[in-house]
Amino acid sequence: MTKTNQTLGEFIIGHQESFKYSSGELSRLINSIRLAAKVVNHEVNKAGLVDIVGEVGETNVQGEDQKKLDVYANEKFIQTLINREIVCGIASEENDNYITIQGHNEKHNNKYVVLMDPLDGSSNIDVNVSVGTIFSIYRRVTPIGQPVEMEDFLQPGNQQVAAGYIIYGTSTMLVYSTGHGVNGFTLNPAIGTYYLSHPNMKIPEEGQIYSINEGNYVHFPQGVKDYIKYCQLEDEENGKTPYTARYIGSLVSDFHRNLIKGGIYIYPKSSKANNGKLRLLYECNPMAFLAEQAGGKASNGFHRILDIKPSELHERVPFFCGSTKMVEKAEKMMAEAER
Ligand code: P6P
Repeated sequence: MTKTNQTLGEFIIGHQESFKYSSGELSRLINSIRLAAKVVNHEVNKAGLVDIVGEVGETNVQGEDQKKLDVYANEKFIQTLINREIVCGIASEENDNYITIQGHNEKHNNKYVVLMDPLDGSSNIDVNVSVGTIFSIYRRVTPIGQPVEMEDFLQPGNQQVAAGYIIYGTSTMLVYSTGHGVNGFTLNPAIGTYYLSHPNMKIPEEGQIYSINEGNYVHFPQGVKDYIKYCQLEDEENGKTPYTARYIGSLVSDFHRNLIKGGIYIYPKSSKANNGKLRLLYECNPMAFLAEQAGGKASNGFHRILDIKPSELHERVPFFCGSTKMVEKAEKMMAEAER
């Protein structure tokens, strides 16, 4: 993967054709996400130094303690998106209901809706482990007026026009796709510019890394247990060596490593959580979009994630995502266990 010194701005200008029919609005939307990410990155990077870490004393719709950075990131992304007058609605993990945005023209005819997890993996903030922002972008379906939940927000993932994440790790990266492949941009914090460091990212078809919280093993369905055993199998005759277990507890970080090295991330259903933990609209759909754009696969163990018709804003689905052959092997074992 050749690194380049092309900036994100130059890349977007050079790829206007991939934003066709958007008259530049989608590129402006990506740019607003880029700007908000720089602001959030600045706070995440000094989280240990100022009184912004720790719990704000409220809980979000998931019933999880909201860490101050969660709230801060949510406010920054929402504020930036509203200011740019490009979206007509926003849904966030941190908000029970979606937000509608009244444009200056009062017609609410801004073209896009954004769904996001403003700071995923936030339980890692206090222990200095990388976290991320995940976003998913759709063109609105209703022609004008305030966006409507069913038509505009509860669209299947195969209708996304763009999706991506920002990973606040050893370096800060923006990784996104508009349906024409996946590209990664690394922030130079000294000058606040993103550079195209990972052009045309492709996930290896096969990998040696599996990412799952094995602490829940006893609660997993039999097919998942069978697949974990397969990952650990030593079978010299068939050239199978045990895979490597890597699980950070931060979806964006586990996904990003597996995207580069090959691997599978699994958050299955269990006897403790009948639909798993991850949310379809602003975690699984955007990551599935990226996985497929990079040549990988994403399913709920049986069906393609992007074809699932959402029924509610914060619904959860089981999630198997990564190298195509690994996801297909897991699906096969899930099906065999169901027989
Ligand atoms: P568990 C973070 O809360 C998250 O949504 C993902 O980023 C992460 O992969 C998963 O949950 C971790 O969940 O139950 O293994 O701690």
